[in-house]
Amino acid sequence: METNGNGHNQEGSIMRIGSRDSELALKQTYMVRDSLQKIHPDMKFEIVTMKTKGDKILNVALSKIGSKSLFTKELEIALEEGTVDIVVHSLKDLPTTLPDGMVIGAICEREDPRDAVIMHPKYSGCKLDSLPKDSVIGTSSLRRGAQLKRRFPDLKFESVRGNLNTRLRKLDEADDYAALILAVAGVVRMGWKNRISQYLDDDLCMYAVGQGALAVECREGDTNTIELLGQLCHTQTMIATTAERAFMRTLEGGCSAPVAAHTKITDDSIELKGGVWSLDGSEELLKTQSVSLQAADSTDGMQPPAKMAKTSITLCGIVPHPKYAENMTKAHELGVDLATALLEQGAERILKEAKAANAASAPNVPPKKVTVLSESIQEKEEEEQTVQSS
Ligand code: DPM
Repeated sequence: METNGNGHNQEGSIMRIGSRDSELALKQTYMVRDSLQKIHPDMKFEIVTMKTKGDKILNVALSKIGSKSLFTKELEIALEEGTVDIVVHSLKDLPTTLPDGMVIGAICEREDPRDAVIMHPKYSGCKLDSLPKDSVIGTSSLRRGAQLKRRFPDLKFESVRGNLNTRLRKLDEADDYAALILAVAGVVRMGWKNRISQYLDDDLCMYAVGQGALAVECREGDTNTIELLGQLCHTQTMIATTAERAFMRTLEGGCSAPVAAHTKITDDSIELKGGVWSLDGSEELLKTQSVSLQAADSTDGMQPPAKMAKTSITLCGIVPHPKYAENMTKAHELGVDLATALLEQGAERILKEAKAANAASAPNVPPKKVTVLSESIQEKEEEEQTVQSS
């Protein structure tokens, strides 16, 4: 993998940041750019926007399109080709296995990771349990659908696609949906916090792995950039999301699987609750495990992040931060252990059936032709698709 060798952390150098062009993606990219600009006042940051497959296919439920890197692939190609140096993503949109040569150099402090209910204006004072019977809730997430069908059998769930602006318009300007379920993080970043009628705690709806956190992806060998990104990393978010991603990866769940997490982290311990559901929510497997963490590592004698990055492996794509690499490794083991325990209790069958039921539930979309810009990324994706459909 080639780097452009600009020496980004030198005065006056330019770093190019790739982003999807939706309003939410841009807002998230501005947040990361502003943090970087604060740390490096002498550097210049340029934003390069592009559309991804997930942005272009708007009429089909996400879970039906059948690719794990829907919102990320075009950006990763730009990264590989050196058109951009870093890419900002919602962590939950990043597959737990990244394309060869790509790593997550930083995960920033997590926003509230929960899901929220956005009511149609005519139900503004309501909660899910006070909506009329047969009210239609808009969500394309199998994870949300499965959990909420279980808890609210009198409600109906229908797919809704499009970026957040489109969805809110579909809610407000028609009578098709009584409410939408969206991540608090996205709603807050869009400036719509006042539209949240209900926050869903883990007893009602556990969140997606990585939800609420922003990740910065870069080239594996770009040690200057990795070092620079080290300062953006948020300790507890890095540790918590490492556990969640390890859980997801061990289950082999993609964004089309009803898998969810709930993590509690303090300075000295992490507790991970994981869940797997059948599509209709009739089956539920839940398990919680915890592990103690080490007191904040001493920085004495530590290698700088760039050196560390060269020698160490990543954890589900995340470059371990040298100051708390050990705690990230413990968190990773926790995620693997929890998933293994659920697999022993039958999670594999539930997920297999959920995937099969999802694939059979609506007409299949003919695969869209994608221009092959990068052999390695394309091959990797095909591999993933084969794994998914097997
Ligand atoms: C993924 C899912 C959704 C997004 C599936 C899930 C929601 C799809 C839908 C993996 N990515 O959560 O079970 O509702 O139809 C997405 C959102 C954000 C990042 C929007 C949202 C914002 C929150 C964040 C779409 N990706 O979930 O409301 O940064 O974590």
